[in-house]
Amino acid sequence: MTVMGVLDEIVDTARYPLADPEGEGWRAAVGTAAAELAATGCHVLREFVRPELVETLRTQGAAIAPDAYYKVERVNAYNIPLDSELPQDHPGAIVLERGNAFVPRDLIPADALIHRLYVSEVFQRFVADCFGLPGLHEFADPLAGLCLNVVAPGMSHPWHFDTNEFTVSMLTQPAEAGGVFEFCPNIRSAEAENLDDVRAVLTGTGDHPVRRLDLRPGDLQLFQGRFSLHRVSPVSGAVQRHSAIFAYTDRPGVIGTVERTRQLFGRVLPDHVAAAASAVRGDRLLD
Ligand SMILES: O=C(O)CCC(=O)C(=O)O
Ligand SMILES: [Fe+2]
Repeated sequence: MTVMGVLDEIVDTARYPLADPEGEGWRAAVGTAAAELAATGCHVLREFVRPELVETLRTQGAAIAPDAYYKVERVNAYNIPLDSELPQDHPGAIVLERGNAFVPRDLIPADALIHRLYVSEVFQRFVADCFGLPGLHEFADPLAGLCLNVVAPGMSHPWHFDTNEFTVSMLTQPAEAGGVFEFCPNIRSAEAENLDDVRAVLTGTGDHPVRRLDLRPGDLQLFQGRFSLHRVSPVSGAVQRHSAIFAYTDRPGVIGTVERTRQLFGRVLPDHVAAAASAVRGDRLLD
């Protein structure tokens, strides 16, 4: 099968003309995405996955969700150490509970829809175009490259800024209630932290605008989370919320640190240890 054939099976290419890179339909879809990203840092491509595959998308996620690494972590919105020296009223001093759990890439079957999308070169090119990037690369990390983000009832993925510039994700199973993706477009910028606004959102005070996305399984979400504070609100009801996180980088060979990897997944692989060693030594030569 051709590379495009694989994508065409999964994506509604009548609605999203990925069959014709740089064609008129492709450029229109990219133009819409780029304009909305520039304005709000977020763009949703509704029903990106063919509606007849949405139940498969859901069951494939539900099948691997029990393999997620569960550990409630105490964090802050900036993902900096909790013992960082900060003024008492700094929003980074507010401690939140991160109750979401990740199924890492090495436990996601290669033939799962989310994995087939993640590695598709046409998909990657389309996403890069939407973000205005010359190209992108799979995160070289064998665990964090592709994850299923599991938020169980009673848990949330609390308010935070991302450390990466851009995120690609897809809801695969909605919660019965709650579990809403909420974000504050451009609440900070490269020039200004706007701590008062951030604190107001974290404490639920003030009236800083918060947008809520009504996501459906199979919708593709493009998001720039460096400047837009965001969260998945607490999940209630009996059903877990699942979303696939497609992690890409703008340069090749990027891999997570040993410390962060152990925190997120409860284990590290030889690749993480080797990357740490070569970072220290400054070369990638064999011992
Ligand atoms: O699961 C989601 O929809 C949001 C995930 C997220 O914000 C993140 O992984 O940084
Ligand atoms: Fe995030």
